[in-house]
Amino acid sequence: MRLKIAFLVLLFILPLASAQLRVGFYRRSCPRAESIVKATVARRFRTDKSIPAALLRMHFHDCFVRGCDASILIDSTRKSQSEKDAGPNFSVRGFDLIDEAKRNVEAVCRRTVSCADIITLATRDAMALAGGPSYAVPTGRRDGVVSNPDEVNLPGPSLTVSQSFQFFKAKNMTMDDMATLLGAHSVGVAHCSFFLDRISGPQPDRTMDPALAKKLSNICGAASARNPDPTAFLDQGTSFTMDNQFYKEIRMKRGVMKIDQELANDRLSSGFVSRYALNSTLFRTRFAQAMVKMGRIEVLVGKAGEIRQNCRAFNPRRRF
Ligand code: HEM
Ligand SMILES: *[C@@H]1O[C@H](CO)[C@@H](O)[C@H](O)[C@H]1NC(C)=O
Ligand SMILES: *[C@@H]1O[C@H](CO)[C@@H](O)[C@H](O)[C@H]1NC(C)=O
Ligand SMILES: CC(=O)N[C@H]1CO[C@H](CO)[C@@H](O)[C@@H]1O
Repeated sequence: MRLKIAFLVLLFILPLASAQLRVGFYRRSCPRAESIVKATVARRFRTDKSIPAALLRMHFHDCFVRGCDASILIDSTRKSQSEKDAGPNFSVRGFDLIDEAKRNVEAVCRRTVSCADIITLATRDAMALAGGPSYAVPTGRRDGVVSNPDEVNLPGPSLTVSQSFQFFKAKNMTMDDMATLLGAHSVGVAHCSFFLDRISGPQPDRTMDPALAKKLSNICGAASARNPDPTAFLDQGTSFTMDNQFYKEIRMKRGVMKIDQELANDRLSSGFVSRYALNSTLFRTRFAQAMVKMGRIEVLVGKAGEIRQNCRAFNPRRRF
């Protein structure tokens, strides 16, 4: 009798539980999913150390527009434009790596693993390769069926801390979450067009170390017809390593973009910055937590959305 009740309870709870993100969502349906994604990322990383930065930014842009639903991957068609065609998408990279991981996963489990989960897993794996924390990440996201450039509303690099925070608050993220996630600028690059205003013009930006300003002027001054918008590392210390060096740099006035420097200077966030600069363990722990939290923003689960066959296109509508 008790067994029967337990069975009945399970019967009702299981479908509910499966309609939520959970660690190891594909354990039964596609046991090799996580290891295949991981191997694909590792193979690419051997020849391209910039992959962690590319994926981090892609994951952020995906989650902050319509939730983490892979809407950022949709290619525009002649009939309709997608998120990729919005201004702030500018220079998001790594789409071909997601395609490759998806192909490898599809080869063993057809239409089982979502593109949204592939972005999430690949980002997690790339983080660890770049020296960042490795963490268990819940899966079970479904892919969205909408991608609209008019919905792309992301913070720009010249906003103040409190202006940027409005974007995070709208997603239920705290100031600590924002200060932690901006630690992603510990890897990767920015194009000169995003910080040129700080180093050119009549008034030099006094919040920037003059030696850094000079270095950046040299980089951006080398613009040419072939390379009209050069790039500079966001973290001048350890440019390819996911660590707390970024926080040390911005405390020494060595933030490249205005938002990065503001993070260290603004009273609203400077406490987090000094704590992370001084305690690498704290940063690693909090970064992993904040990434998991970001990965939960407005996700589609259960029967919502779909599992895309090709990450760049919605599934063809089934006709009956
Ligand atoms: C206030 C919030 C943020 C602003 C204003 C911002 C802005 C920017 C801008 C303008 C760039 C330069 C892009 C380029 O020139 O190609 C950039 C790069 C980058 N951002 Fe952010 N970002 C923010 C938050 C985040 C978050 C939350 C993450 C991830 C968790 C992130 C990850 C990255 C990475 C990794 C790069 C380097 C990309 C590469 O090397 O391709 N950013 N960000
Ligand atoms: C934020 O939390 C509120 C209250 O729990 C909820 O109604 C809202 O949908 C959440 N927003 C996002 C973007 O998760
Ligand atoms: C650094 O942060 C960790 C993790 O939160 C904590 O256990 C430790 O006590 C902190 N160390 C110092 C020196 O504050
Ligand atoms: C990666 C990508 O597709 N970027 C596009 C972003 O949007 C601009 C137009 O605003 C396109 O020119 C880019 O190709």
